[in-house]
Amino acid sequence: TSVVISGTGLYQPPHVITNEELVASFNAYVAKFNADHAAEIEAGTVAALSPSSVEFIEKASGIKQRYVIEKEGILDIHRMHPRFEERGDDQLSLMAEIAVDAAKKALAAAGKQGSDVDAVICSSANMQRAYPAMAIEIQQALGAKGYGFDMNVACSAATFAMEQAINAIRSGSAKCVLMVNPEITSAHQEWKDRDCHFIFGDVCTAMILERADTATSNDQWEVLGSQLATQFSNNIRNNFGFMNRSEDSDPNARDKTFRQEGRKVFKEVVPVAAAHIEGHLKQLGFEPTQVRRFWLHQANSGMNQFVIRKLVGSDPTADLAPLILDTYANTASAGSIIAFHEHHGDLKQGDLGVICSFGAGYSVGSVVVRKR
Ligand code: CO8
Repeated sequence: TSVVISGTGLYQPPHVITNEELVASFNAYVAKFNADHAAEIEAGTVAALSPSSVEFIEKASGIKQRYVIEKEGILDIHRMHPRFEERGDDQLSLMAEIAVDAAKKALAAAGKQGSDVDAVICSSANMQRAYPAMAIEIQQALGAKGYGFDMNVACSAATFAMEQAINAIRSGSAKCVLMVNPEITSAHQEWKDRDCHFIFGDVCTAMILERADTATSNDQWEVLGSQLATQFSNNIRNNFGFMNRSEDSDPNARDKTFRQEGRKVFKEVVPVAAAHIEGHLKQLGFEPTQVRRFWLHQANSGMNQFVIRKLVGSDPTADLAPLILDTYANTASAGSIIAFHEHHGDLKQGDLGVICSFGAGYSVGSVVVRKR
């Protein structure tokens, strides 16, 4: 069974935080912390915090701003995380709400109704709750049929979910799958840590994958293959979870939000990602130089430069490997899907492309597609 991507959709949060705004708030927090702890800092029992800088952020990452669902709580130096209102059990949850928004846009692009969907995969770096599955709430809100389930492979959640969608269609368990990635990274990002406070942004991406023989969209991408790989690493880690209460651990301890060894991740993941893409293309009978466009994971512009250089031997152009992280920052699993969503309209029939994610796990997922 031939499988196609027949539509994508994007939910963009209402608020932007520029690097300037972020750094101003962070540095005010640092000044207050150091003043409040002046005696302990003097005595050497507490380490003074160092300020952040716009120049560092742009040079080290390529990020210029990020979208967030709620802004005031993040920039409030007495809080430094978003302020969300708890919703009742009978209300649509926030993750489902942004997923439904992106899903409706993907359905419209694919020329489908909610009732055409017979499987929903909600895949992202964190779920709002344990159960019922977000996917089942989204399924109901859209009037979709069949089944839904959640999955999480952090940064690679979308590409890994694409493979599950592709396999579901090939095996006959579904005909038309909605794959959706609500990433509310602002709620599990550590805004008080200058090493990572600039990294993430909120967004939601959605994609319709279906049997080629049912697709009516005038913008279709045939899936030629998908390939997944993982290799355990503690270099990106978040220990938040349902065991915390029983372990009597501090819910506000540093290990309960995102943390990473950014340098190590950079060094270790680049060669793995490049080799993965090259191997996958080879298996399908292609060379990297035959690829018209790479929609890569959006964590760091330098990282993508290295990956492309390893693959094709020259520096990437915006045409070969478009970047969206300057405007969206790292959106965990959604990054490569945003890149695909925003940068595929100019490609021609027969053009080859690779959607590839890499990150926490470590995990790498690639999907090779061809414009129909
Ligand atoms: N301002 C000024 N100086 C700073 C700042 C700052 N904000 N932050 C660090 N510095 C300092 C450091 O302290 C260090 O100082 P010194 O040399 O004196 O020790 C110096 O600047 C250099 O620091 P680094 O070595 O850390 O800087 P890098 O050049 O390595 O850049 C990056 C840091 C940008 C983090 C970079 O290493 C990077 O991007 N690495 C790749 C990371 C990556 O791809 N991670 C995957 C992300 S995980 C993911 O995508 C999904 C996970 C799940 C989602 C979670 C959502 C919340």
